[in-house]
Amino acid sequence: AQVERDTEVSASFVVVANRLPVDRVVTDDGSVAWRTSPGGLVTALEPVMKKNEGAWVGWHGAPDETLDPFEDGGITIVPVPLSTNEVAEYYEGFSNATLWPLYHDVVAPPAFHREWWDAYVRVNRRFAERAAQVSDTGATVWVQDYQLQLVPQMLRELRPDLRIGFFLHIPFPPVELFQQLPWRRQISEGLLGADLIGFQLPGAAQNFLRLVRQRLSVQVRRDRVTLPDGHVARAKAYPISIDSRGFHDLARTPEVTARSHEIRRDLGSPKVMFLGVDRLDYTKGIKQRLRAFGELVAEGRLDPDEVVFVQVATPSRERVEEYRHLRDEIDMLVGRINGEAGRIGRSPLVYLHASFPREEMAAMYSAADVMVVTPLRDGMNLVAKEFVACRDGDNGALVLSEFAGAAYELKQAYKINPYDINDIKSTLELAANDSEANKARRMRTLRKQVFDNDISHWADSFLSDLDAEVSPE
Ligand code: GDG
Repeated sequence: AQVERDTEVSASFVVVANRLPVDRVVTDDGSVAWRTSPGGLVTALEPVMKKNEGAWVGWHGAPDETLDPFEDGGITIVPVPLSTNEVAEYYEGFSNATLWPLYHDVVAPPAFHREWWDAYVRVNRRFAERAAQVSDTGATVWVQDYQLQLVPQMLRELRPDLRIGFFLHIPFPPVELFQQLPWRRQISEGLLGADLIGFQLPGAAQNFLRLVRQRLSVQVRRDRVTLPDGHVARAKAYPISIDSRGFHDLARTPEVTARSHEIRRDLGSPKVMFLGVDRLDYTKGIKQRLRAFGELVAEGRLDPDEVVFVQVATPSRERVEEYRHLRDEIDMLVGRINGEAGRIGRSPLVYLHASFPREEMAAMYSAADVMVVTPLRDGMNLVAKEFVACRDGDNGALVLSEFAGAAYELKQAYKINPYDINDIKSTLELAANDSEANKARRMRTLRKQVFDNDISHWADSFLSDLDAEVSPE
């Protein structure tokens, strides 16, 4: 395979992700500008990007539009075009209605459509080709997430000189579920094109290793897979984290502190404020958590004059059928709970279907007493870590699902099984009423964990392991 190198862009460190790290905004004078999107990944990679003339290859978010590369804050932005049809088939279809539910324990039924797969292959090839064009000889390329699992192999074929890393942000399912996928062989081989395949948890890396050992003619020794052509891919866990210090400092600014007090006042200065923050997604266990809270109030175990539950559900994937349906179900559940337990001037549940600036998120995290994170399955869950980082001292309680990747590290949280409503109920009650000493003991350990293992620790461990893998031929 031959690839024509780009004459303008040649980077020695390249990130390939479905979305670019910048969003287009229209400024007050009507001109168009790009603003760095507030993601942990961008923050983590910024130093590496700047040091290495980094480039970021990704879609800019608008269909049917082709843009030239440009500079933004020391990073070369390389936009990849997608047609309206590709957004529907590759992104909303194969990525979000096939892979997403399949990789999250099939908590919703995955849809298998051959046209979606064809679009996935076509778009992955486009990303691989663009990355091949802009990478300098011997460059390091880091491919992100489930939308681009074929890129490592495609890229290796085009550019055997590159060092290729891949990180999966969502769970990797057990073989028994993964084998439903009609294109299971292509996906596993696609990933094996990388030199290092990162997962959130050791269990996910083991699921992958078990899969390739059983189903492909490869040799697996510990965490290394050797392909028939001699290429070695390593599979290992790198639990992702957040910019812990950044969140902590943001929560301590006078504006955010003042806003946090204001939030509690506006809520009627409750004794206990529960908080949930999620993309509106069926994997997050929002219904289970609201049902548990509603029952506690109905049974008089929580007093609606003393407690309030704030649930933020950020709009997400609204063109995918399953998500529209979920929104209706949650609307109904919220209405029922408030209808039954509300009084004039007071509703036990405050439901916000909206997205907020980072400052407002930090104010909510610091205002809350009990953070409620109940996913049915989650790769990591950054919200749990953000809440811990925003604490002002060892106060507050984190209720955390055993099925979130974060539970693997945040062992001192109040753990729940999200499939067991009684367990959620008794744990919410415990977290709300536990002694300050007990809460402080747990929170101290959680904070240490989150501050010792932040997002730069994550990026550094992955990249130094990738660097240590045998030099490409
Ligand atoms: C995937 C995996 C893994 C949410 N609403 C607003 C807002 N957020 C921010 C949160 C947090 C992020 O979005 C959500 O991250 P999560 O980790 O909780 O969940 P996913 O979106 O499903 O992320 C997950 C993650 O990738 C990283 O690898 O942990 O398991 O599913 O940072 O704060 N931010 C702002 N306004 C909002 O309204 N500004």
